Amino acid sequence: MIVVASDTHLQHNPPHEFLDGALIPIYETPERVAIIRAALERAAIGPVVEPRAFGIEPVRTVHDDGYLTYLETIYDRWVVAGGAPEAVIPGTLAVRWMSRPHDHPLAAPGYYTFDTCAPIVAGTYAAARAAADVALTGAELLLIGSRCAYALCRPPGHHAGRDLCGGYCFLNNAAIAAAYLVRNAPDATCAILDIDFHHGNGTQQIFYERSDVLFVSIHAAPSYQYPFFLGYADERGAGAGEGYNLNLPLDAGVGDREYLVALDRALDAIAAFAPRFLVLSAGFDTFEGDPVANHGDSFALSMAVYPEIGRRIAALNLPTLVVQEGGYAIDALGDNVVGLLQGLEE
Ligand code: SP5
Ligand code: ZN
Repeated sequence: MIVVASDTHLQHNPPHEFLDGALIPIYETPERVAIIRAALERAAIGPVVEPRAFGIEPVRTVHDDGYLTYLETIYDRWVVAGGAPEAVIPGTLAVRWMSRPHDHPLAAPGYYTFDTCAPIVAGTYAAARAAADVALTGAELLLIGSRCAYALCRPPGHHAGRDLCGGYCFLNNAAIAAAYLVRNAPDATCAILDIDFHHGNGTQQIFYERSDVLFVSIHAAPSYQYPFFLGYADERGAGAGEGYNLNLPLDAGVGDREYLVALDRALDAIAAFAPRFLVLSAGFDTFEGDPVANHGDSFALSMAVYPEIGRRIAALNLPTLVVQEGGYAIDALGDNVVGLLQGLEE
């Protein structure tokens, strides 16, 4: 299986995030990629290729221009205006009854950010653009006939909406790849299956009113887990997209067996849609005891389930782009990624 990866992610290395009221070392680290790459090498999964530079156009089909300019320029403007040089984290959020756009460097972060877990440093935009190029290069491989490719994206993307960052995500790599696939193959459709522990709120928002991209997500129910405000089963799409969004929220503590039941439901919906392509938003924070899930709220998936998830997805027999999302249980992350990819290839 071809792996697409870039070292540019190293430029995104914020020291901390502000999580549940505490400034803590960030869970989403460059080490995650190093660990995955070492495991891929041990398992002889490859070749590993560099991304091609696609330019801004395919990113603009998904994200708002003002937001892209914000991401590119905010770090320097923030520091000049007196913001902490460690990272851009909003202090005032544009919410409901006070949500006017604002360009002041200390205010714009509150307009373009929905939580305090997407810190921006000097290299964040370059890293996010490289991650989008990694996903787009994987998409291009499918367009020229590859059955499966793995885009080792960092920073991850599925929480990023059209004009909002959050949850370690800035550009929605999976959404950018899916939009590219449907634009560049005649009359093509694409399903996005999101198996990260957290709901892919950004991806849902981006495609909510579209019928050419089906979004299906299996995740911790928002009644008890981040991102809390989206991801409920009654969100089924709107307008032309009505019926093209499927959320499968799960209880805390689910094990392999219950998870695979939900996966089969997701795969049935995708098979009924019969898309030309599948994009898999692959998070591994479903693993038992992942540190980003609250204590007691995590799923209880074992390492053995990831190859089985891969085998069941492969049975759809669709050209599949695997896009790396979350996964923070560092000791198991590499093996879990390898397991999924090996299952997909069987
Ligand atoms: C891509 C991705 O997986 N983003 C996840 C961002 C989640 N951030 C907030 C999670 C809140 C959970 N509570 C933390 C408890 C610490 N043990
Ligand atoms: Zn996650």
